[in-house]
Amino acid sequence: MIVVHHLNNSRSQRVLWLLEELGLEYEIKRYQRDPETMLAPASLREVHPLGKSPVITDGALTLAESGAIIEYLVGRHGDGRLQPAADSPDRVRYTYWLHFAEGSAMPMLLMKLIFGRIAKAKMPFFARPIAKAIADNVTRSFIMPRIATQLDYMEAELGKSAWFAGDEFSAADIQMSFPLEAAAARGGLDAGRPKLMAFLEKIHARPAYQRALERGGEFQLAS
Ligand SMILES: N[C@@H](CCC(=O)N[C@@H](CS)C(=O)NCC(=O)O)C(=O)O
Repeated sequence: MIVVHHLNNSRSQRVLWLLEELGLEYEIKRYQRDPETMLAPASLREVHPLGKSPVITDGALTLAESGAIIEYLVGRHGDGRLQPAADSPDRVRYTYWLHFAEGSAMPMLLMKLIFGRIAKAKMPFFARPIAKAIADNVTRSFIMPRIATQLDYMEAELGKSAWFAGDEFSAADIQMSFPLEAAAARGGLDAGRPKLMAFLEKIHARPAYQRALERGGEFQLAS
């Protein structure tokens, strides 16, 4: 039996969604973020040394890292579904977006989150204006322009085909959902990029996405 170690409001929601798309049976083991630090509980480190979500177990296998989990589930349990054929040109696009989501998009969105929290962190009162000025400057001059460039690129790519890896929905779209949800929450993604907004609307309407939300519970990304 596949077990998903699921942290509230996290990337493991993608794994639940993938399992629902594939119609596989699975169990959820739940973990709650610390409401103040937003970190995962220490108990997740008992499953995997890094203590991050998602982690799955499948028999003797314990696997972390969303991209690896998605590749494993699609490869082992997908029966050829949700990925372009190995010899098709779309397969390379599929691999690209599967990696882009965590390798390029999420680091910028995580920086946006962290720099946005610097000014709210505990510190001597006199340091706060300086910390805020530095954080605001990095956000304005470094982070937001890079997020905007990436969003423009993704918007243009979605002008070429209905989904990220071609005209068929694939697991790359599931992997790309998280950075796009995060960009809508805190990265300036709005109606100015209609293709990306339409992508979010389309995925939200999928019955498997909705079933995964029902099973996973709370899913609201930090702004
Ligand atoms: N690149 C990893 C990132 C894993 C990750 O950072 N997960 C977050 C949840 S979205 C987490 O566990 N945060 C809690 C913590 O760092 O304690 C993946 O895609 O699986």
